[in-house]
Amino acid sequence: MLSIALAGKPNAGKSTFYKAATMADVDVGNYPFTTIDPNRGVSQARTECPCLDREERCGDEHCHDGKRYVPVELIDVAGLVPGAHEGRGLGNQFLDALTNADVILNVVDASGGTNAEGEPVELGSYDPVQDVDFVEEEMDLWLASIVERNWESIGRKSRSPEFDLDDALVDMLTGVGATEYDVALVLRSMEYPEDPFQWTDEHKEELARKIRQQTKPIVVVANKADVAPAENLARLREAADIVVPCTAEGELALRQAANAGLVDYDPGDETFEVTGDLSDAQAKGLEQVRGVMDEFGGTGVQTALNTAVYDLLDHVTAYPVQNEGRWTDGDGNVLPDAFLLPSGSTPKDLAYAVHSDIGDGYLHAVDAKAGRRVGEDHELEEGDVVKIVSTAR
Ligand SMILES: Nc1nc2c(ncn2[C@@H]2O[C@H](COP(=O)(O)OP(=O)(O)O)[C@@H](O)[C@H]2O)c(=O)[nH]1
Ligand SMILES: [Mg+2]
Repeated sequence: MLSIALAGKPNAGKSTFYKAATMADVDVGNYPFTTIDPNRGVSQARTECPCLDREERCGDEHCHDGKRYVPVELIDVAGLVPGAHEGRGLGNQFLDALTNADVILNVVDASGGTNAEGEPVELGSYDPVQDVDFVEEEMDLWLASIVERNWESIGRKSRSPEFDLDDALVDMLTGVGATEYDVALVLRSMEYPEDPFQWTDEHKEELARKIRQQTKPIVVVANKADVAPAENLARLREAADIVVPCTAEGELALRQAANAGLVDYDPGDETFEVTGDLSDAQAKGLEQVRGVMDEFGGTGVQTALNTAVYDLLDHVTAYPVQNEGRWTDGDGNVLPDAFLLPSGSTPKDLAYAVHSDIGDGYLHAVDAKAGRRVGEDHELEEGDVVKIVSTAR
């Protein structure tokens, strides 16, 4: 499963975001594995279900009237403070938790109401742009320290006649979640000496920074948008490539109200409808949330998750089925599974995602939307429904 980590200083709203994003709506929920541990849970990317092309909605538990929710892992890690890479705060614990993350949501307090350490200050008095920079810096320095720690051993190995620097770097960096491809790509963009003893600190820092950029892309979540000065949002947008205004607290209130049957709201909707009896206080609170949603096209929680999965990681959703006419599995369930795969993936990659035996026994695949066989190099597109023919069952 794709893994998304929430990073940021204390009090930025990470836990609120986490709580909201992992709280499955009763209509959508029923995950057998809602919480793996208190800080590691299941959230969802939202997409359009292929059943929208058919007369009837599929009725899958992850599909709500054509809004399809695809599970992703979400990790809420301890707050990060400047100096974390040297072990300040819960620094190393935090950074090690990022090793397996595919993408980072950097939750920033856009209201400017908390300082660098996350302590409350007068609203608007702290510049949130600093929080964009420091999270990147801490991650870069953390990776640089890992490179430094391993350098001696790489130096020792370099005396062996079989030594290959690129291979040694692959070995080291796959340990922090990089793939061979990531390392190759980064090394191609660098100029560096073959002899590890000739590497300067600048070489190592460049390697660390580029590996981080390649393996841990970041979405800046401008949280507390409900109370953030417009100027802060504008400045954040200038400082970072991808910024999603957000109210985690608003999303949490909405999901709780939806679970209580008070509002009609699916995560990622642009607005909501009141369906129950609200107290005056509830009505006032939710109308404030509506104001923020009107301004930003929703609360931003689902947008942040979707931006990470579909834009930054550039994934597509594919639906394996056994019956290409009915789009069902062996038990007659319609569109029972959805897989997120990197764009450019083929039906064979999907087969492997389903099960390694299915992948090993792969014969061919049928595009169930078009009703025809597809070739080896067919690239899956968002919403593809695929029957895999394999010698394995
Ligand atoms: N105004 C506002 N406050 C928020 C929002 N999200 C979180 N908070 C508040 O910010 C404080 C810190 O939130 P928390 O989730 O514990 O932050 P964490 O330390 O990053 O996990 C709490 O008082 C939250 O209620 C939001 O969207 N708007
Ligand atoms: Mg927290």
